[in-house]
Amino acid sequence: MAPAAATTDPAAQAAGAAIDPLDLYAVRAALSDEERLVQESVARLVDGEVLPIIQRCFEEHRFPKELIPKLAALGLLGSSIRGYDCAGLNAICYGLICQELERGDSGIRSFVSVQSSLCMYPIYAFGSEEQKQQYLPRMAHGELIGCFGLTEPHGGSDPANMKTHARKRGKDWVLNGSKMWITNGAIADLAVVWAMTPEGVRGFLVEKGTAGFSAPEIQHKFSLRASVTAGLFFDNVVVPESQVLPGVVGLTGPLSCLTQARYGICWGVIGAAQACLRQLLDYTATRMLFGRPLAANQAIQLRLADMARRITSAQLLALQLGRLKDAGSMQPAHVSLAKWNNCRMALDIARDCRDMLGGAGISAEYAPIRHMLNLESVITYEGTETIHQLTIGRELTGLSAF
Ligand code: TGC
Ligand code: FAD
Repeated sequence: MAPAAATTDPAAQAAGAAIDPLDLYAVRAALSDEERLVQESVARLVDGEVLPIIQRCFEEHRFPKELIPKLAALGLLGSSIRGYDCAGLNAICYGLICQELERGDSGIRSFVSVQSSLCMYPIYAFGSEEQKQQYLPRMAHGELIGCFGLTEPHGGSDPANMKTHARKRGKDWVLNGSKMWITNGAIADLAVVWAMTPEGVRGFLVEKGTAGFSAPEIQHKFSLRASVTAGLFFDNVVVPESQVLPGVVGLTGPLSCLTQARYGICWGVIGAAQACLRQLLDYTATRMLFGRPLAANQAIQLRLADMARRITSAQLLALQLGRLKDAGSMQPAHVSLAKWNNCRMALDIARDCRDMLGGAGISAEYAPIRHMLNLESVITYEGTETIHQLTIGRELTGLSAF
């Protein structure tokens, strides 16, 4: 199966022409012209701007902030939102954006996920018109960076038991508590913070520099090193009523944001797996052992074939998920199944690629170990694998095991 462009020519198909090893079931051919165009433009950005710097960023534990204007110029921030200077693209386009970005690095996709699905989406879905006008255009242009605070130090899987709380004082709210593992936290101008109130969970828009609010960066991560992660601390932070999201009360607010971001992850991790397989195909074709290319061994081909099978299944799952989302019929359980399946697929493939590169696999010069380390976070955040398995179990049985 030599790497070559897909063909639509019947004669060539009948002759068994080579197909794209990263797109065995011709998912690209199922895309609209606009979807293909979006994928190609993000792919160019990743090839030209991300891949040349990402290994160094990962080693230096540095998020490349210089990419933000480039991501914004392509319309990748809040790309699904209509109006407010956003691109208004469909769900498939958003998925393809995530896939291409994560082919570069999960940290870059994380940045876009958080800005788009976890910060701009709740303002768009639950904010007042003033809040939308105030924040969304600047966020689309990358002039204002957001973060999303839900997880707390005592246990992220169970946000219903959050300790961060807000109490009314006159016309204002007073916020106390802390959040942990918050992507973009230390570089964010605006935090969307979920806190318990006497009425239930509510969303608060807390600007950087507000008295009593701090966001120190978490250091020494072995994963997502090209991404900023922080704690958020609230010590009697005064938030005016105008900074509360008026459109939602209850856990359904943050959980519906998670549905948007998890959807993007289902596509994103395919990009990481494709990057690993692409590098492995090149490596095994040229690595000579026992007098022949490594790729000529049956045991190697079995493993390569298994990777292609798993990537193809994940692509078809993501495509159908996107079609359901665009049709307005996607349910949270659909997303849980794909988040579980696709993250597991990508992590297993990255680990297997690392192994098949031998000693070279532990070098930062090869992408699989970086993707593998990143994917340890991706399979944990936005709901751990177990949480998504239990969500499917609850769907099947009608019984909650949480
Ligand atoms: P449960 O009873 O299931 O639900 C409470 C209320 O929420 C509603 N709901 C949803 N609404 C919208 N979208 C969804 N996906 C929803 N899922 C549930 C539900 O209908 C109910 O509404 P109501 O009106 O009846 O009250 O809640 P539970 O306490 O049993 O918990 C369920 C569970 C465990 C699945 C949930 O707590 C969960 O998903 N836990 C995992 C938490 C998580 O994923 N945290 C992620 C933090 S953010 C993050 O990781 C960002 S990483 C970013 C990056 O860098 O890319
Ligand atoms: P815990 O909830 O303590 O879980 C520990 C273990 O117990 C897991 O294996 C889990 O699967 C298992 N477990 C939990 N409940 C059950 C059960 N009922 N039955 C069986 N097993 C169970 N959060 C945000 O709010 N915003 C962000 O931007 C954000 N970014 C992140 C970035 C990174 C790099 C990381 C690593 C995390 C980020 N998170 C963020 C937090 C993330 O969502 C949480 O780490 C995740 O939800 C798990 O929570 P926890 O770490 O507290 O683990």
